[in-house]
Amino acid sequence: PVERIELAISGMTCAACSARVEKKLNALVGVQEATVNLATGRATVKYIPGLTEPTEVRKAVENLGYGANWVQ
Ligand code: 9UX
Repeated sequence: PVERIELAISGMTCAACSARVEKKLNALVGVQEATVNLATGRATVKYIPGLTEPTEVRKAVENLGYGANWVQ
């Protein structure tokens, strides 16, 4: 079954930022669908456990230079 996580992303100031993060997340192995909302700063990521995990998703965002925190 697919799992879903939400991240609060900081440092995104323009639409190119959110598009960049969204593209990166969708390119991760195991991610089924990722959407990033610039206005709310939230990313919703559906992923397949075993192929990737929340820590990897968060790291991918941080590696782009943005902040990422868990949202529940
Ligand atoms: Mo525009 Mo977003 O230069 O970093 S891509 S602010």
